[in-house]
Amino acid sequence: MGDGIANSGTRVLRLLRMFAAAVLLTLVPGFALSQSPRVIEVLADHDSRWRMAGQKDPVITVRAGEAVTLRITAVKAKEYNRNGAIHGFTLLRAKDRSRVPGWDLDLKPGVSEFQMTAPAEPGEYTVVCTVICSGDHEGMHMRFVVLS
Ligand SMILES: [Cu+2]
Repeated sequence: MGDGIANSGTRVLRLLRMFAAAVLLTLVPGFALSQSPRVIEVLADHDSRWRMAGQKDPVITVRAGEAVTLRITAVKAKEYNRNGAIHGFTLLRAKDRSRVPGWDLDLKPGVSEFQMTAPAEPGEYTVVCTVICSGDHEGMHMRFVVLS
């Protein structure tokens, strides 16, 4: 009788342990997924314009220090650089137009992905194209906002 209760207790423990393992196996991949960087899709277009789906006047918004994947599709305008870059993606601080280290990307034709870390300092930034891609090159810029 006493043995019977002890055995059923062990059985319950074993079931609990299996249940806990099943829950962990279910949660861990979801946790890993939620940790992967947010993807920001940008088009560097043939008419020397930055474009983002669903935005008339595109703005990139990130959190300070956020890890993001920049997925940029580049389409050739008129001119390109000797190194094959057809556009460039360079981040400037809006207040003094100084460059943000590590944010100076050469864009080759097609889709490129860049693993980036957002600036630590919240505020207004500007993305400019650093390749003289056409006569409208000077107009190829967009807002970039870093939230605290
Ligand atoms: Cu350009």
